[in-house]
Amino acid sequence: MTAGAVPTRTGGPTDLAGLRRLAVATLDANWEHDHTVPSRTLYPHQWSWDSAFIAVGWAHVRPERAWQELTSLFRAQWADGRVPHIVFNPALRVGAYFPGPELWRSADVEGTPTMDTSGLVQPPVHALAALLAYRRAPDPAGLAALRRLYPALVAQQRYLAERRDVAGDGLVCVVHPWESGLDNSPAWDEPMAAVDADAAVMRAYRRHDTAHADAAHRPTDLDYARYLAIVAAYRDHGYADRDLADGHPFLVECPLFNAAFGAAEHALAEIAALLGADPAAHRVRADRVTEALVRRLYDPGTGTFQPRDLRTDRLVGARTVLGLAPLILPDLPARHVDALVAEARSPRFGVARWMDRPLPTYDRTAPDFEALRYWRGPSWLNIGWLVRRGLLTHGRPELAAGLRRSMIDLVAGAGCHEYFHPDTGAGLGSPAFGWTAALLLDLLAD
Ligand code: 2M8
Repeated sequence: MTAGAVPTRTGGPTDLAGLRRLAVATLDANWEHDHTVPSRTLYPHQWSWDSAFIAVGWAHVRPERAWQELTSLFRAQWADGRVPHIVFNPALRVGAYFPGPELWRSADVEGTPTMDTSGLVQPPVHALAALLAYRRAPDPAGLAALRRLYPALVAQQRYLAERRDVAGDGLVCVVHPWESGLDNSPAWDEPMAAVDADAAVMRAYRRHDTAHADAAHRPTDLDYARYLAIVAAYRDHGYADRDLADGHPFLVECPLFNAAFGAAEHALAEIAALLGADPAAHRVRADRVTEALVRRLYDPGTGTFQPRDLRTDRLVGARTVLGLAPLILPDLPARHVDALVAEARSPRFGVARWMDRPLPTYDRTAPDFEALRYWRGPSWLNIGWLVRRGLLTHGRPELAAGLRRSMIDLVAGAGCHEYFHPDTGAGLGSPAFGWTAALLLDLLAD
């Protein structure tokens, strides 16, 4: 085997330099003046957690773009501290993405930026991304960018802690499946079933996703009707977070979102120390999030973390990859780490030193596992990347190496796709996807 090659699932060498070139070319092609689009066709605007993952990748090749990426996103931060999940590019034609600015109407709300945005958030992985970008390129320009971003990252956390702790239990509540980032995960089936909507309303709209991707891989019209009903409820409430418990149709505490929320405090503690500020308050908050996650979302019966539906105050039944995300918390107690490692290694998720199939997003033994429909089975690099970080954090380097190899294998076999078939590794969704390229660069550099 030549230098710069790794053994793959099929035993052949992988051209790592070629993969790196492909990743850089993909990021370059998706670069748009001050940010990177997830996909030119499916997602042509700026997405919040995509930008965080993408910044991690840019730090390897063009650190100035990593900082531009995060800076442009935080320029769209609302006065209340929320970082919107979509920042719309005004240069694009109306209808370039559905639902567009005309549905969100952010300009009607006080305290919103001059550009159009959505009113939802996504998992707060940005502080972690900023820290990793700086560690990768620790130069004066990076430190200056970190200094500028720090107050905005703190405000993002404050918004979540103060406005979104609907149950008052120390955890953040998501008000829409889109906030989880795993839009149509089976984890949301129970809470979504309670949302009143009729698929027929979709006749009045033109879905953009199904024009660019196979409809059989995307959420159904009934899912979309419910997504829109939840957006309308939140928007018509002025995107205000008071009184959510009284009638908002979707209120869920998600283990991945809250793990990211806790990991952000750990990252902010390190950023504060780099900037000569006091990290203590971040550490205290991080401890509290871990404690609340364990108390409220760990299910001793299944040995994994499950989302809590606040409308029924019950943990949802579906065992999804969301449950493994708390591994990214360095202070997760050892017995919970052991339980999650067992869950990851089980036939449900198949993490191993040598993986014969990629990490799925849903329990592959479940009767409703779907190999093609997005977030209901397929494999995604951002999730594998987070789980791998967790395995490294908790001293499981061999499993982490297996996961890394399997992710590199996926891109070597299919290119920088949005997601991958969980059995065959075939590329699915957008073929030139931002975070796949970015996180591949990060994996290759390790
Ligand atoms: C997907 O979500 C958007 C809505 O936000 C969509 O389906 O149109 C998800 O995969 C989400 O996690 C991701 O951030 C976004 C852009 O890549 O696409």
